[in-house]
Amino acid sequence: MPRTPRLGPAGRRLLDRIASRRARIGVIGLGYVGLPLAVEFARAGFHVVGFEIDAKRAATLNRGVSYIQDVPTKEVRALVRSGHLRASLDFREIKSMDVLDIAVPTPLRKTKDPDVSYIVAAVNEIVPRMKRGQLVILESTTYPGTTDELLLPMLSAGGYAVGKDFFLAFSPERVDPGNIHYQTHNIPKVVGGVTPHCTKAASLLYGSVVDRVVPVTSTRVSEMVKLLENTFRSVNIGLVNEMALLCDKMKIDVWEVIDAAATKPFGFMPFYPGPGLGGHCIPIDPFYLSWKARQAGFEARFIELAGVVNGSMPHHVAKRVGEALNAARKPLRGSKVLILGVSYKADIDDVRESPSLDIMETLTGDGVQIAFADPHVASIRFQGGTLRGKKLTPSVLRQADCVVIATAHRAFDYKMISKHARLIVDARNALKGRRTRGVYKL
Ligand code: SAJ
Repeated sequence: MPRTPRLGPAGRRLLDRIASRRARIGVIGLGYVGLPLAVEFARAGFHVVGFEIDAKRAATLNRGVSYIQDVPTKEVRALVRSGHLRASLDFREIKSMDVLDIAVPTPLRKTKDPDVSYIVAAVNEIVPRMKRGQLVILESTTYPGTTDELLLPMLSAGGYAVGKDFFLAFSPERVDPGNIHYQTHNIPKVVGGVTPHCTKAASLLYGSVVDRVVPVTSTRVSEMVKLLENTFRSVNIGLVNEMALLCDKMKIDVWEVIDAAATKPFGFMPFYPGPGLGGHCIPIDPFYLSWKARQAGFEARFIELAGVVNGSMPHHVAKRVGEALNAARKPLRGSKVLILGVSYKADIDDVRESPSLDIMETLTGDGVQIAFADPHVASIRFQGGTLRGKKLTPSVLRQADCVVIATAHRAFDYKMISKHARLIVDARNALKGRRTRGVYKL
């Protein structure tokens, strides 16, 4: 086992500045991952600069206002006022940072290949402004090998040696939007560096803001941890969606089956059928892994199959609406359908990749007059225009020929929905134990 070389002066200075909270931290990308992280570092006493390309977002933050639902404005205001947190559009400030934490989007291209262009753009801002002793950490979810194969060569190009002149690690984000129990500070943080000193520096940094750091032996392990976590969810959601389709054929109530199976005190974890897979992570991250697997000549069949099953659910819900209207002797074309919940999951305002939008597109294509109501979303971009949500009232419910419960927000009045909706397609079993007449489940 090769001996770890001694930590040089640049490394010792970095560790000292982190330990004393004098380290200046730059967070590149102030989205649903970057902003909570920046707030945690600032709350721990570091001076944090959030680097943004969105001037509106930067200005909002610098006014002391949060634009991320899980980050309270009062917290942002206090940290901005104390000078511990500010946003900047000027990437030249990178040269005065000790730590750079990259939390930019990693979407899929239309071809379902990874799009790491945001990561490359962030690293291109760092490279010309690097100074000895900086720690660079990538948090964006990506394929195993990104840190070693993409970032390391770019950051080493100027002659700096990793683990001596600069430090490089990967640490997956584990934000669960809307989760009131688990926030950044109490979610264990996995950290994997290019060298042991890199792991040590990143672990010391995160150790100052999270309750538990989980160091692993490489950046690849760290990258793969995140993809296993999210592929686990995607595949299990795909399994339970297939069970829903199967139980429908066999006239078995899949929701009752899952609730009873969930009484098993070990070896089982309930997942629930739904209208499809939304969000900017679970529908996307597993395809980062299957893409990389293909490069290694391996076909990750579970991932692909889960994608097919989960991707078919919005169409299944639209079909259900047709069946419900048909039973009431109403054609789809010209019928009024009200979608309840357009965000991708309950009690949040994020509509990215939301299956509700797929359901609305499919039904509109069938000639349905579509409308929606969502207490967290006022309007959406739809069919090239803006569609404003309706206020949910008894008359709005009665005007609809069919109501679809697509996202089971806690804020919905299910008693009122049961009472006034003529027909209901309940894609979330939200009416469990209430009305059954005129209610169609998945
Ligand atoms: N869904 C189901 N059935 C289920 C669970 C979820 O249909 O049993 C659907 C949801 O409605 C949603 C999608 O799947 O459309 C994703 O749900 P999610 O609960 O995974 O929500 P995300 O994507 O906001 O959060 C996830 C994290 N969630 C949890 O750990 C519970 C986690 O997987 C990741 O840390 C995070 O995304 C991320 O950023 O990667």
